[in-house]
Amino acid sequence: MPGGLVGPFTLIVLVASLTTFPAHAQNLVTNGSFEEGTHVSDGCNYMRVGAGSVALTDWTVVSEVAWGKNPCDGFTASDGVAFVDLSSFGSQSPNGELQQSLDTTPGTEYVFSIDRQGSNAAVSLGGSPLDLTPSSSSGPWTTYTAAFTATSSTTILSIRNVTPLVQVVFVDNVVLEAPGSDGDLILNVPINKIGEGLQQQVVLSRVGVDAVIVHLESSDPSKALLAPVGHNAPLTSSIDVRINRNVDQFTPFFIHGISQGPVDIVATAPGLNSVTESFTIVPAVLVISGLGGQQPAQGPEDQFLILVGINNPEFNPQFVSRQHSLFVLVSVDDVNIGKIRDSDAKKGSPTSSVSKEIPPGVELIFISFVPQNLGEVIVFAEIPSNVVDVTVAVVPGPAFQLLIDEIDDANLTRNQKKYLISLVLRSIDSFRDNDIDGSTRRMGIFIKRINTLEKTNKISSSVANRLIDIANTIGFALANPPD
Ligand SMILES: [Ca+2]
Repeated sequence: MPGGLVGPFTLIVLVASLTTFPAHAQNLVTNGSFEEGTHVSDGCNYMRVGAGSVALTDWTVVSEVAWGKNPCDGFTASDGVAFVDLSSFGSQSPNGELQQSLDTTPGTEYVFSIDRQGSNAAVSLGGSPLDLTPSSSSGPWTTYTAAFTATSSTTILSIRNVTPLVQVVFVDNVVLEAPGSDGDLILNVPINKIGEGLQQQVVLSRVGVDAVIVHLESSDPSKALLAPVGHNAPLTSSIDVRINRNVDQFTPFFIHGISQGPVDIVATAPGLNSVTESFTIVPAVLVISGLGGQQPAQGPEDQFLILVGINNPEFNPQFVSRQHSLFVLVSVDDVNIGKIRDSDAKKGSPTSSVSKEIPPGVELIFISFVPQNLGEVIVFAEIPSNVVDVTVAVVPGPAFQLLIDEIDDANLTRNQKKYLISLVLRSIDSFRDNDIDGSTRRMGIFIKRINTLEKTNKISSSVANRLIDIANTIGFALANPPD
C-alpha cells in the first residue's frame, strides 16, 4: 500500500527544459501521454508494469499498472496510441499508482489536466489532493482539470487508483502547465444590456495558445450572477472556466440578470491581463412578431411569436434565466373578432386569454390567432415589467381564402369545387376592383348555389351551413367595411 505521497523508493526523475520557447508554457510532465518506453505485450497489447519498473519512460511505478498500446480489446487512447490502466489486468491492482517528480516555482499557479476513462482516480500534487473539474464520475474519456499553486521547487505528482475491484481506470494525456505570459483575456459581449430574469451568453477567449483557468466574478451578486454552460450548476457570484490549450478555443458562459442596475464582470487569469466589462441590468420586455401592423390576419389560423428580450433599439432577444420561469399572459379585447390559443396545445379551443410559460433557456413562445369575424381586435402580451399590444385587422381578402380552403376541404365532387371556387375568385376580382356591389352580388350567387346543392342532397347540411356562414360574414363585411 502506498502510504505517503513520497514512497520509500528512489524516484526516477527527468525534467523538461524550462528555458525554451518562453512565448508559451511547456508541459512539466514528461511522457504525460505514456507514448514512450519499452512496451512488451503480456496479452492483447497490454503490458504488466510492476512497482519499480522503468519500462514507462520518466514514470515511477509505485504499485502495478497495465500499459496499453493499441490494445486488441477495442479500447483506444485519448491522446496518441498508448494509455495506462491503473487497475492493471482485470482488477488485479486496486491501488495502482504512478508518480513523477516535477520542477516547479513556489508561488506560481499552474494548470493541471488529465484525461480519464472508467472509474475514479485520485491525483495529488505536492501531497495535496486536487479538486478536479468536472467532479469525478464514471464514463468515457473526459478531461479533468484543476489549478495548482506550487509551494516547493520540487513537486511530486501522484496518480492512483481509488476504485478497487473495477477493471477500467484509464488515464492519459497528463499535463501540468505554467501560466501563459502572452496575451490578454477577451470577453466577446453581444450587448452590454441584460434583461432582468434573462440570461446572455458571453464568450471568453484569449490571445495565446496556453490552457488557462479564468476566474470570473460579478461585482454585485444582487444585480448579476454567473453560470457555466452545459451544467445545471446553480448561479453563483463567481465561476472558474477553462480555456483549452488552443489558439482558437472559445469558452462560453452565461451572465444572468437578477435585478436592475449597473454591474461589472471581471475576468482574471494567472499571468494574463484581466478584463472588466460593464453591464446594465434592464427590464425585460416583450415583442409580438408576425401579427398586426402590416400583417392582417391570414386566417383560418395565424401562428405568431412572442419574443422576450431587452429594451434597446434593435431589440435583442435573450433567453430566460435558468433560475426563472417567465409567465406571459396573452389576451384579446374582442372575442367576436378573434381568439387565441396556445400553439402547442393542438386540441385546445381558442379563447380570450392564454397564460403560457417561457421556460428557462428559451427566448420565445408560439401563440395562434384564430379569426372569428371581420374587424379589428387588439392582442395584448404582458409580463410584470412590460405590456405590449398589436391591433390585428381581420380583413375580407383572407376571409375569401378561408372560404376557398373550406371548399377544398369539403366532401364535394371535383366539378362542384371548381364551380364554387370560380364564384369566389370572381367575387375577389370584383373586391379588388373596388366593385363592392359586384363582389357582394357574387357572394349572394354563391349562397344560392349552396342552398340548391343542399336541397338536391348533393352536399350535406353541415358543409352547406359552414360555407354559407363564411360567405355571409364576407357579405356582411363588404356591406359594412371597417373605417
Ligand atoms: Ca497516450
